[in-house]
Amino acid sequence: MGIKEKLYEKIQAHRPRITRLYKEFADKVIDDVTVYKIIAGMRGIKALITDISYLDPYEGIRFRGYTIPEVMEKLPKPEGAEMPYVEGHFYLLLTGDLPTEKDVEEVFTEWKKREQLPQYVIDTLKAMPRDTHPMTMFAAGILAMQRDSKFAKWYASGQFNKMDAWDYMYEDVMDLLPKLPLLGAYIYRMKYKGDTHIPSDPNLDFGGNFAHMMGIDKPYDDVARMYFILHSDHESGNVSAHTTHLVASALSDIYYSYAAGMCGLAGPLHGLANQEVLRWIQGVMDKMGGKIPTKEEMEKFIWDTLNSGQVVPGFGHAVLRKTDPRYMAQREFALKHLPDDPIFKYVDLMFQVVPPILQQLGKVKNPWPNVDAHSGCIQWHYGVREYDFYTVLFGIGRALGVTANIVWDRGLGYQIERPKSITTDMLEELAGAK
Ligand code: NMX
Ligand code: MLT
Repeated sequence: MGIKEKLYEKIQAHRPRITRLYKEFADKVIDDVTVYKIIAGMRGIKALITDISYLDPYEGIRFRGYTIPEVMEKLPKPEGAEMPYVEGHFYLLLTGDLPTEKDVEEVFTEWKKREQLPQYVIDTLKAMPRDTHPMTMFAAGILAMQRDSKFAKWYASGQFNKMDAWDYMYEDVMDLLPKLPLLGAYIYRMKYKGDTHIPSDPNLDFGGNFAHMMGIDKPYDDVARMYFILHSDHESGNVSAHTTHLVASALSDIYYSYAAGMCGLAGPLHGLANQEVLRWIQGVMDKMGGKIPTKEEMEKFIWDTLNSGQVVPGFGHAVLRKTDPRYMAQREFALKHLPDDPIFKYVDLMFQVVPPILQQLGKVKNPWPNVDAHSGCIQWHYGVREYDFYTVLFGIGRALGVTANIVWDRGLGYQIERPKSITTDMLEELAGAK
């Protein structure tokens, strides 16, 4: 059975579960909404549903029930590679099943057919000033492709019906995903490599082809596969996934929805934190004249940052209450491939020094490092030193999870998202603070 047939079968099997919950259990209370939760960005309210991944505060992410080490071990890998096919990971996220080699081959072939970047996207990018942030270029490139949305054309034709919406969303997703490595690599080489470009290789997989188009040798192909898989999904309450879901709930197509999600990812408290970590480390390196600081010197730099009112980038999390397993996966890779890298030594030192300091502050709920504390150091090691590009890498990976989510959103007919707001007067009244 092909991926689309399998997906349809799974959607059909799942629909009655949602219908039953909606009809028979609609009034069952699942969570409390406190004043804290309202003011603190709806923190922790159980108000979203997704089956693509689940984030346990102490264990970290599971993709379709599998931990990161399980995903890395169980998914098929290209010959000689340490990391799995991104194609296979998408198959897992979308269908919930581990792919066979044949399933991976199907996604590979389908994506190859659809990967070409339209000339008008390239023209759009070229028209932008070169000092535009790469995330702005990335979001603009995605949005430009909206003209080709099959979902939007189908809706405009007047033939829309809720039961078939997943099909057109799926087709858009399969058109969009393979273009992302080309878009990312194009932006990188246009901005930083004198507008010289390396054509896509029809024989290379998603991660391998990205490394090839970036112009970086092995093992960067494995770095790319690892990055895209690790960043793919983090359940659906984070800013990029939630934004994508929210915008799509208005029946906006994937181009509108995912571009909006990418604008959220570009915030420094979310995906931009990976560039901020490298910027912070570079600042310390300049002050240290390239030397590795002692523990005491590093502690002082951390306190200087906190005392100037800034957050320590790469540490803390809204849900996690332990070191992010995505951080640990990258640390394992770094210990194996780049143990003597000077930036890795900084990252390692921060791992020792930052958590006790954040604990001392008394207000930080999670003092441990998140994924962004490690991402930049591996990129830097393999030559991607233009750190304002790092969030684009996060964004390409994030596409895998958020697009799988949106296909399922349409498959299960989830409604337009529309929570209720109240005024401060009303909240004071409800809280008994008047
Ligand atoms: N450095 C300094 N202060 C922090 C940090 C940190 N790394 N993390 C949290 N705090 C502060 C936070 O600013 C807040 O202070 P205040 O009450 O004065 O506003 C207080 O601790 C309580 O915040 P929490 O409830 O622990 O964290 P919250 O859920 O609100 O925010 C983050 C989560 C991730 C936004 C926050 O930890 C942070 O700003 N971290 C640094 C930026 C970062 O690494 N972001 C990337 C997250 C992962 N991603 O890829 O998206
Ligand atoms: C993410 O991967 O989206 C971040 O860790 C942020 C989050 O989960 O809130």
